[in-house]
Order: sequence, then C-alpha cells, then structure tokens
Amino acid sequence: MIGYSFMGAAHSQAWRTVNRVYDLPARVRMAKICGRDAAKVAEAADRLGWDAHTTDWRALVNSDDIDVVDICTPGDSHAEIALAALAAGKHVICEKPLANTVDEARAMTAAAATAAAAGVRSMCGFNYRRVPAVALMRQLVAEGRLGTIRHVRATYLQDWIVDPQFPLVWRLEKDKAGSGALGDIGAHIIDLTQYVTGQRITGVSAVTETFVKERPLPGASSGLAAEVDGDATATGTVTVDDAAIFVARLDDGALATYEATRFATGRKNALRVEINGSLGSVVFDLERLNELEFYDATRPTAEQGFARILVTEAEHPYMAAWWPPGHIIGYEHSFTHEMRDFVEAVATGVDPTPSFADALQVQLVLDAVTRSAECGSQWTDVEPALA
Ligand code: SOE
Repeated sequence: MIGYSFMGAAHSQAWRTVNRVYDLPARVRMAKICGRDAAKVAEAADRLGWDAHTTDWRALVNSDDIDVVDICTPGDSHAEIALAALAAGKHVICEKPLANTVDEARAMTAAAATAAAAGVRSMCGFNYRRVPAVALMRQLVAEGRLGTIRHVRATYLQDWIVDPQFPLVWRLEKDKAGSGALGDIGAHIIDLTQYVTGQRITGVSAVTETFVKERPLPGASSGLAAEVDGDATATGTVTVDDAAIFVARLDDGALATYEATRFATGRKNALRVEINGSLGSVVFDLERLNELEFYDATRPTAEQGFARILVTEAEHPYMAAWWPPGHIIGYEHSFTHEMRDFVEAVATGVDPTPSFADALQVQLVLDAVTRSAECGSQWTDVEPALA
C-alpha cells in the first residue's frame, strides 16, 4: 500500500478484515506500506497492521514478494505509481478519482488493458458501489423494476471547509487534487449513478464556484482535519472549486441533476441519490446506508407508497457473511466488500470493476463539467471512454 492517511487507514482495515469475514480463494498478507515520512509510516505500519514499511515506492512496486499495489495517495501521484506497478506486473487498486487529468486517466486505462491481456488486474476504488443498498438499487434497476428511467437526482454534500480559516490542505490545491468538491465527492455520485442505471452521461451544463479564495497555510493535517500553520498570517490561493452543480443527459434519454459541495453547512457526508422510472422510484441516503426506499407503482393503488427496505438480509448483496438480519453495518464495510471483490477477481482470473476504463468515463465527465463551467455553462458533450 502507498499512502497511510484517511484512505490508507480505511483500506488497511478492509485488508485486515476481508479473509476473516469472507471465504476467499486467496489469503491477503499485508506485506509493506509506503509513505513519504519515515517516522510516520513506521507508526502507521504498526497501527494499521503492516509487516514492513518503506519510503521508497519505486522499490516497493518492483519487489518480488509483492503481488498487489494499493494506491491511496493524492491524485497527483496516481498515474506515475499505477503505470510503474502495472509495468512491473502487479495487480493495482487505485483510489478515486483515477487521476487528475483525462490524459493521465487515458494512459492508465491503456496500460491496464495491456496488463489485463497478461493476466494483471486493475480496479478503481469507488467504494460506495459496494454498499449493499446501492448494489440492491442496481439490481432493481437491472431487473426492470423501475421501468424506463426518467430522472436521476444526485447530491453529495459536506461542510468541512465552511470556516474561511480552515487551512489550505492538499484537497484544495489543483496540482495535487485535480479539482475540488467536483473530483473528490462529485466523482462518487457520477460513478454511482452511471453504475446503478447502467447508463452513461452524454453531456452536461455546469456551474462551479470557489467561495473562499484565500486560506491560511496548513500546519499538521490528517484526513479531513487540519491545523493552521504557526504563522497564521501566511495565506495561499485556493485553486479548486468549492462546489459544482450540473445538469446532465443520460444515454437512454433520462435527465439528471448533480450537486457536489463542501459548503452545505450541517451536512457532514451526505450522499443521496433518487431515481424515478416509469414503474417505480428508489432512494438511497448514505446517512441511512442500511436502508433503501422503494416505490413500486405496479402494486395496487391502495397499497402504494415508499417502502423502507432494511438491507440486512442474507439475500441482500454482501450481507450473508456479516450479522443476523437487522444487525446493521457502516461506512468501513464498503471497503471490505471492495477488497473481497478485488481478491476474488484476482484469484479467479477475471477483471474486477470499476475498471480503469469505467473510471476514465467518470474523468471525462469531470473534465466536461469543468469546461462547461469555464464557458458560462455551455452545453458540453461527454465522449465515450471506449470508442
Ligand atoms: C473527503 O471529502 C472524502 O474523504 C472523500 O475523499 C472520500 O472519497 C469520501 O468517501 C468521503 O469524503
């Protein structure tokens, strides 16, 4: 694993857990973790359960005793590390968004296709696909229970930078993060809605805004928490969006709206998706992730209404291995499910999803949103990742 902050910790927990929960054709050994700071990575290895640690990612991806490379670094190093790891014949799992630019994502997708021909697997870590209620939502759509989809309504709201004194962490710097709320959380709802509907976003019209343009420089930071540098008078420029809102068309004719913001005061990590079809509707809300609301318009009129499905039955995706019905799961389980699917795919020789090509499709939407917003919300087509 490369990176040991928020996502590194989330992935480590999943790697530690996956063989204890699921019966898999391979056993995970958490061989080595890599980070820039020798003391911090040593502490992280101990805390997160890795056998060894290093500050040299190139040596790590070329080690003979490593089979899988898990990339949990900021977006500016995804492409370089993934390309090196794939060239060294390692299976790669890479955090979202896949890259900071479409060009990088294209290069990674091409390398992944070449590697796949030699049996080397790759996957992008859009973990919310693996929330059981989301997987159930996709099943209902795929079974035709919603009929023809007319509307997709997706929001991902956070508030961790509302305070203008919150420091300029790497997520607010374009050269490190690629974009702001758009790529960090908007990417999740783009991927999730394309996954659930099986449809591709074909065009967008967008607005973006950076509400706070200068911020104090950061001192220590970890995950989403950060302190201002001791010299609180020094500031830097925010180079990413704080919020992005866009309308879109899907390739089956549905209309969609998306909102991603870090300025929704009071909303901590509020991802919500509603889909309306000719035969029914579904609603997923991450703050109630064990539930799915389903309106079945084919039921007798007198019995119609949004039903709350508690997604904790053994028949529900991923749930049989966990607890008895009604015993709920949380955020971190989505990562365990992600590693389960990845390990199974690698061990049985199939390509896992979301593939790098799926993630490139998301990157193309991010790019179109940015370009549309720069041109006064001009309608901007999104090309298919694979011609
Ligand atoms: C921060 O906005 C963040 O940690 C994202 O980077 C994650 O992808 C998301 O799952 C939660 O919020």
